[in-house]
Amino acid sequence: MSKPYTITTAISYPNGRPHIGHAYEVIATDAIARFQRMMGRDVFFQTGTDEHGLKMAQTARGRNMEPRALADEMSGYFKAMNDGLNISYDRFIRTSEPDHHRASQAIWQAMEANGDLYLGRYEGWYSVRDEAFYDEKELTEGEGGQKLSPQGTPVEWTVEESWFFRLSAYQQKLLDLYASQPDFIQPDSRRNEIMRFVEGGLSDLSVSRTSFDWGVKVPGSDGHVMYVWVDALTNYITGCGYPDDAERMARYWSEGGDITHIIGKDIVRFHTVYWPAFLMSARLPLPKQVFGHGFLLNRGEKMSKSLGNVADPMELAERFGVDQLRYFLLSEVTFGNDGSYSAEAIVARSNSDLANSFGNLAQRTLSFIAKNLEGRLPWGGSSETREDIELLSTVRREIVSLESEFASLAPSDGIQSWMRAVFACNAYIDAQAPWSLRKTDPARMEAVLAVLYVAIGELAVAILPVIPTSANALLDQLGIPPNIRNYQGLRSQWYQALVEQSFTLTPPKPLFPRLELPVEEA
Ligand code: ME8
Repeated sequence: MSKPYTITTAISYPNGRPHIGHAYEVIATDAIARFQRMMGRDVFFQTGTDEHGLKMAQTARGRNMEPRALADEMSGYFKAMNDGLNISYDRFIRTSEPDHHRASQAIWQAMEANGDLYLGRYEGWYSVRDEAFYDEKELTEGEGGQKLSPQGTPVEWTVEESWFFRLSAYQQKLLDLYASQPDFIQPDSRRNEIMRFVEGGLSDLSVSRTSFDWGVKVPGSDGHVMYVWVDALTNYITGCGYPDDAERMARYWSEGGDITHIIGKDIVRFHTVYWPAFLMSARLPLPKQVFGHGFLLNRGEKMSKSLGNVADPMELAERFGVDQLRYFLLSEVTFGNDGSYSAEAIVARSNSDLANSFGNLAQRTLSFIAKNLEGRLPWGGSSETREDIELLSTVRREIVSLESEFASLAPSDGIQSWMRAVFACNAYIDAQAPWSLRKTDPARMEAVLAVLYVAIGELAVAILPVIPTSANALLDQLGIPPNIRNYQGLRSQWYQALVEQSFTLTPPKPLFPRLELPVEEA
């Protein structure tokens, strides 16, 4: 059995419809999950919706509906977005599901058994939008004296009886964790920020609420529901079988396991301070890495409902294509940094890389073979030149780079490596000019076409995690069987096997149409 790999996105608040930031996170995580599967790993990939808490309860009240009905409606949009964007999740979890309630109560009881929970009275600042407590010293003042959180959201003074988690007892243990596992928080800038925060001292955390009841019930404490982040973070182990399925836990959530959380930069504190402290308290294994990606901005501006610039990812996907959107988001934005998107940028990127460079390379080569060799595969054995060997070794070298870049969560670098290989193929086809060899040296023409066929097949396999539908369609045209569409398969003698089976190529259909912007947007 191959080594397990667990990867998760944050679970989204379904208090509204998904936006492009949500799409970005699931697309990036999906590409990494697909990549790891193609490396032969036993992957568990989970995403879903975070349905409890005051924000959901208030939004539902504002719409005159029950929180559960709001969650049902909106969670459906998140699931539909995942399916529409071709996200290969293994589980779409909803925190309102019974097994998740059971897991949350079990981790609570484990923390309680460890002496880390006590009943007290909370008095302090709370932001409903962030579902977060803040210290006075973190706040700023906005218009009309309104106190604001570091995220710029309004906070309100809250007083209620509450259970507390002894977070203060974990300061040193957390600092030891960051020191012994330097990659635990990535990228490094976020790690530094969290280390400063923990070094500044940790207060105990209020972990239950009594002013509303939309949440997981605190075991043995009537009237208390868990603070939404306690149950939200627990979703990761619910999906791994906690607390009932020990076999599944051993597979996907074990000591030293390869467990990665992909989340946005605004919630790194919850994942790298609270979550490992809860897990340590419950004597459960820790994740290996938390990666805080950047934010996606609309033409450089923060998206907000009041600015009216919140893009619907499904609308963009319908307009430009799912793979085009996936490719754009992963290539344009360095993973970890903020990035900007606009219709022009999607069109420009898709046209230059997918339509003009890769699509055109495949289209030119395959239609030439279909036409001039009647679909018979070119015979490559006649004369291998230095240029042929060089091209294939460039392609393979760049694919090996792509592999290590995807493995270290740098998909935009991986795509750049891939594009360098595509450029090398285009330079090769121009220099070798197979169309002018047709009359003068047909054997050499075939050798050139065979080299290109191999290169295109390998490039199509390599880019599968990013543009699965189009790359698979191309691989179907090329006759490359599904069982070798992975990084190991690239190293097999697949071309030889296709020639021996007398595979015939039918005239190809273009895979990446040139996109255009309506006049008013251009
Ligand atoms: O934070 N660009 O849910 P959420 C990129 N329920 N990513 C963005 C973004 C943007 N403009 N806006 C949001 C929550 N995100 C909690 C998580 S996990 C146990 C609980 C990211 O719906 C955000 O950083 O507000 C987060 O990772 C995810 O979208 C869900 O955000």
